[in-house]
Amino acid sequence: MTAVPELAVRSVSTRGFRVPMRFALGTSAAEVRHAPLLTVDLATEEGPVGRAYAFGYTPAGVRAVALMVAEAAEAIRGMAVAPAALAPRLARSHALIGVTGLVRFALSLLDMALWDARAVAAGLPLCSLLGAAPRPVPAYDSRGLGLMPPARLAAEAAELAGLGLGAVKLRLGHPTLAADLEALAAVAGSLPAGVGIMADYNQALDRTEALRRGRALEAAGGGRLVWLEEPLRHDDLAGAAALAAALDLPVQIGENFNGPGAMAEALAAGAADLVMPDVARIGGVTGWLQAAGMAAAHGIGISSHLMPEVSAHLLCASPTAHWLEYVDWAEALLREPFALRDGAVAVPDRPGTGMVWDEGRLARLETL
Ligand code: SMN
Ligand code: MG
Repeated sequence: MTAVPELAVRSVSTRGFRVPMRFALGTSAAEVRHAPLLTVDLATEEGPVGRAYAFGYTPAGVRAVALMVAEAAEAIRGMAVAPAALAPRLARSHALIGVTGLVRFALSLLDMALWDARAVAAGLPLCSLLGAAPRPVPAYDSRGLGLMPPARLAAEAAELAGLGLGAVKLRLGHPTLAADLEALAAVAGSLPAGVGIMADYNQALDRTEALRRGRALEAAGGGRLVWLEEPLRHDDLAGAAALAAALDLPVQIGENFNGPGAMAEALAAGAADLVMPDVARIGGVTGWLQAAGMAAAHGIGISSHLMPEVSAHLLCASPTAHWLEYVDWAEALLREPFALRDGAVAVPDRPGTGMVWDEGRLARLETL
């Protein structure tokens, strides 16, 4: 067995970047043209550095999370790099402000960096430290296909198909069901047969409309639809449960799970056929492992949300791993962007997540 050297937290630094996106992300909630990314570097007394990053949604999100990371890092300075032990301590010491929203993001990022430091120190890929082995993780393309007119969707779908992934995500929530169906037809028509489509509403619908549109998509999808994502407000668990019971098309939720407890509540309510936690909201690697255990115990597929470079390792170690959400936004930060092969992200056989910042490229990015 490979020993993991004892490490102590020395210091933590963060940087914010505004990364141009090749494809705009037009969701029913907001349009994003630049990815606000926050990087974390956790230095240890012994030398190994743990790295993490997250999509911060908005520039202020990145700045606020950076402040929270710095404050939380002070609280663990000098302590052992033992993320599973530190997670409950950090949660407890943030109980007054509440471990939710941006606080949850900050603690998740710290957790990811702590795990990375351990894996780097052990000389093991993160997934190997978690008891798995690096393998290709089937991925779908989530870089584009926002709320756009059908002709633009068809053109963009054809462009995405060039990457050769087995599925793509289509954002829905147009003003009418007819427009949603046109969008689906445009994308389905310009993708090679066999490429699946994930339909993401980003919480746009009420219960009545979700059932109406869900049934119509099911009928029109012709087997191409992989799942129906966040049709309802993310915390309407009763609504999601009723919808999941009524539809054959699997209902997918999870990017808004605030920690493993929220996922436990969703599963207890029967609110999801599939889950897709976000590593920065579920509680980092520590939270993900709990989520993966729950998904496995319920026998349901677990997929990731964003941060594919970290999530690929986590899916390797998840018994019911389903799909990796692929976006290329962090390529602007990395010395060796992760390779895509045969529709899958190749988990690199390098220590930690395998993410090393390319300082030359970072210096040319706009900072936040
Ligand atoms: C999404 C929305 C906004 C930013 C990033 C991602 C989306 C998804 O819900 O699932 O990819
Ligand atoms: Mg989504």
